[in-house]
Amino acid sequence: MFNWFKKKNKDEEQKEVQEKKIDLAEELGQTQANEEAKSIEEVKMNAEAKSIDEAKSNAEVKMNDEAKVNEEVPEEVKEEKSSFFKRMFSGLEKTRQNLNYKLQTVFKGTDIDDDFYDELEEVLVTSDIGVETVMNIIDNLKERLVRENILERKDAFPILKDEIKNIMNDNITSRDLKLEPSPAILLVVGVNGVGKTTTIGKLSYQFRQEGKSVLIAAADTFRAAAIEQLKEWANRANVDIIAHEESADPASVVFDAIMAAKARKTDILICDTAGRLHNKQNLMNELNKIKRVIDREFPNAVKENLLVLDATTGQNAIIQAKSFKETSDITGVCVTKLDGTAKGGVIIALESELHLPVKIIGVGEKIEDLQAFNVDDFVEALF
Ligand SMILES: Nc1nc2c(ncn2[C@@H]2O[C@H](COP(=O)(O)OP(=O)(O)OP(=O)(O)O)[C@@H](O)[C@H]2O)c(=O)[nH]1
Ligand SMILES: [Mg+2]
Repeated sequence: MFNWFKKKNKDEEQKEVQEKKIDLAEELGQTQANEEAKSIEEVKMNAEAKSIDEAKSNAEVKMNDEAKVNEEVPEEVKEEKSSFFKRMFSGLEKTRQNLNYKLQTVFKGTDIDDDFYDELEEVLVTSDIGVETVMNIIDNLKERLVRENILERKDAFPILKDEIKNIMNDNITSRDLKLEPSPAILLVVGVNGVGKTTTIGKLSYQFRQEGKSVLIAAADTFRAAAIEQLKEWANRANVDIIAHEESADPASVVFDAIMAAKARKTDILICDTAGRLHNKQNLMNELNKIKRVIDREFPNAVKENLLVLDATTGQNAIIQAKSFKETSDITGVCVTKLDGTAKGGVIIALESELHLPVKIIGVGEKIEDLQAFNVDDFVEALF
């Protein structure tokens, strides 16, 4: 958030400087100053046009592909799909900028030699993709380039993208949230501050848009503020919430929420949980108790255990994922805050090393800033 804020300030600063320059040129009536201002403006406009064109052409390529498969799709659905890609594209801006700048240097050369692989390895490792995953990507890339007799770096670029997609898809069968048929229960876990409550607000809103009935359980009873924050999100998303007092037993909140969901025939029950307890063991014990209540009281419900991870924490997110994977049955991951970080590459490691399907991503703080994760779009938006 801080980076985004800084960028916004910087943008505003640049705009101000720009305006001042133009004012000055006008005031002095100096041709030179006028021309300078004009050329600065032109460069800026060209750069803007270029990046808009790039975004557009990426979105267009994608839309063309989709059009082939889906010629019957109504206009409004097509528009929504394209705006989906644009949001993912802009959400990954920092990661893309960081990667592309370095990759351009690597792919500028010609020969595919040991230096090429070393340089590429370094770029990928510093983009939070994870050493093990990078090694696998490079090995697969080498094999493909030899097999397909590719001799120039520029021709290796599409193969690199393809191999990244392959390595992610290798161990993942589905990235759809498992919430059908109803009733379904979605347990949201993760350490403190990663974005669990925010994601629950965004998800509730999306499910409501899809016409589903939603109920939220405030099973993070560790702080009173957490309950209040969740109530606010429930309000915004226009869904009901079951909450007890601060320090109440989280498992009993979930119990009450299940009873309410059954009575109301709710489609999806979403449970918020605490991220911060006195120690990790306490947290895991509490989560296991909640899970036992769910299994006992809601055996027929479809179950999704969603782990939320903060992309800005980079490799730390991998450590958290390992730890949750060992102690609880994680069925999907939501990676948040992709908009504020250059560490989006961490998603590649999550899928390839830990075989955890990334199902949704957070690309901002607003209620609509949540997207279903799609590998093809992700890799295209990243490179
Ligand atoms: N930029 C950005 N900020 C996000 C995103 N998701 C969540 N946040 C912010 O991250 C902060 C923490 O979010 P919460 O939803 O309170 O996190 P939590 O996991 O519920 O935290 P605890 O309840 O303390 O365990 C808030 O300021 C959110 O606005 C995202 O996708 N992008
Ligand atoms: Mg919370």
